Amino acid sequence: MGRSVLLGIVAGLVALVWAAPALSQSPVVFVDDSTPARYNAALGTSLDATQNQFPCANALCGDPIINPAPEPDLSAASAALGDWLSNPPVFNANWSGAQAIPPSWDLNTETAIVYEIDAGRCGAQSVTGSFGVDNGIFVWVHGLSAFGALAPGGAIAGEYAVPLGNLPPGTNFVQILREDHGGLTGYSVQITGNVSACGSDDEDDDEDEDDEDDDHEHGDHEHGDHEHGDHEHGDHEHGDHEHGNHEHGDHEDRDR
Ligand SMILES: [Ca+2]
Ligand SMILES: [Ca+2]
Ligand SMILES: [Ca+2]
Repeated sequence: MGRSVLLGIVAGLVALVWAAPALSQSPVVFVDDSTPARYNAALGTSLDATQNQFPCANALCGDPIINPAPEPDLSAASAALGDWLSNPPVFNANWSGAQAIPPSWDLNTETAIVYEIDAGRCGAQSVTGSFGVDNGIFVWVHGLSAFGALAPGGAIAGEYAVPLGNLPPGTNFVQILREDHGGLTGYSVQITGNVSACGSDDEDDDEDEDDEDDDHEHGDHEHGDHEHGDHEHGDHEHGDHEHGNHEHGDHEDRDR
């Protein structure tokens, strides 16, 4: 009976250890309003009136709500932007180094941002972007369109909550284009996700298993007259095992 209880406890502990990696997932803020990023303010109004996603200046030809807004054609701004949507991005001379992103910018113009996110050794899960903008925003992950929307004035934090999926381990790029067509400009951002210690846990598990093997071996060596080397630790709790009957083969049956 005592052994059954002990095995039950051991099984419970093993279950807890196996469950631990999932429980250890923790939310991480990858980007907020103070996160340095590369910035490009050289687009001017080159995209204005090229398509519905870029209304002409000062709302003279409309102040629409478009949500979701399709991925725009940025060819009219290609000289200013360069190959910023490739993976990894290519940054021409219009791009800054990592710097604080201004929350407002020249009226009617578009501006572009590239955030670099380190998703760690195991990647990030359930990544979410929370954006507020005046007027519009377009979001790419590794150059793949993830979201777009525009609306009349007002940049409210959390205005748009955008699922961005999972990010692979290491460096990831999130590209953003901010749109304006008059009045005021404004912007706020938060990108969050879950990071788990999956890789390191796996390695730890392996090491633990090795350690346990070593322990068994050491234990056997301490009782050198055992002819059956596979006694488990539990034997030692039964006092009669310590007195000379190790050579009886039926111990193995009971051990297993
Ligand atoms: Ca514009
Ligand atoms: Ca808005
Ligand atoms: Ca505006």
